[in-house]
Amino acid sequence: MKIIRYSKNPLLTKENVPFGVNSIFNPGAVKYNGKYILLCRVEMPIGRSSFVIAESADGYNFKVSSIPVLTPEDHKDFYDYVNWGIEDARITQIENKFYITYTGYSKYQPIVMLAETSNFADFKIHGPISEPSNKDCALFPEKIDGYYWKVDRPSAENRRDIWISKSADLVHWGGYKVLLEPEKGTWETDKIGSSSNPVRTKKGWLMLYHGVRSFGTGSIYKLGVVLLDLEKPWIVKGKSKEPILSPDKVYERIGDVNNVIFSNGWIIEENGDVKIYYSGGDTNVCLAETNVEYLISLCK
Ligand code: M1P
Repeated sequence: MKIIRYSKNPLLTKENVPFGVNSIFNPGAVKYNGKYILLCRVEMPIGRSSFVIAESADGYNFKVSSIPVLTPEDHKDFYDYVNWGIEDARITQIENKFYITYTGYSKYQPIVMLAETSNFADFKIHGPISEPSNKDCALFPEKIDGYYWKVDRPSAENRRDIWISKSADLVHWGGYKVLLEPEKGTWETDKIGSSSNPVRTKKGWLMLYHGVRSFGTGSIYKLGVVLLDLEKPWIVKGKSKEPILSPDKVYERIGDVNNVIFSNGWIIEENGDVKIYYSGGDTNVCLAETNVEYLISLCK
């Protein structure tokens, strides 16, 4: 098994959105009530993003809702931290609730936001769970050693590493540790960030991440995979040495931002099949398929 792009990619472009947008991309993904739900980022004509739901019975054919489901304006008390847009939702089911971590963008720079929902119609917004500059946050789906855990990507001068931290209540965080650093001189030399929420496997927590190499006129975003210890999730058991998905097709090479494969949502089926929802060029929604055993085998 390898990573196989869906033959009818892209699944969604702005033509599939029933209202005016510049682009639809970077969806969070989850199965809810037997349906596949993508919480997609839509960049509105003004250049600020909101979220819209796309729904599917089979994971391949999606219908986009007629209006956004979550906008910066919905954020009321937290509006100042998101008024330039909300971006890149990652969805994690913990017991019977869905928690959404996403980027709030404003003059204060990126910040990690937390919301929860039980039905993808009503959202309780908890507000920021980081200081700026921080993004690419994903939650673990269950408590480990009595705590909730998250990964995120703070920005320091010349450093873009993935950190891990823990919390008793999902809102207040501490116990910070560096989890993963870019491998210098490789496809991920300049920065990394989580791509999906971690998923429990027999061998460890499996998580996708993106790696970036910058050059004179731009950057190339590719996907990798990492395996973390089940009991001590700050321990990396292995990771892919090479990218598992790299920009190659025209719909990945050319877009609002060229040469980007970016993912923040995947679905693991009960039989171990994996649907990686991703975007090419920050401009569409695509699908690639693989399975858990293959991804684990890449984590050396
Ligand atoms: O353009 C590629 C991606 O760039 C940013 O990701 P990161 O800060 O993790 O490198 C984000 O703006 C993301 O939305 C975008 O897809």
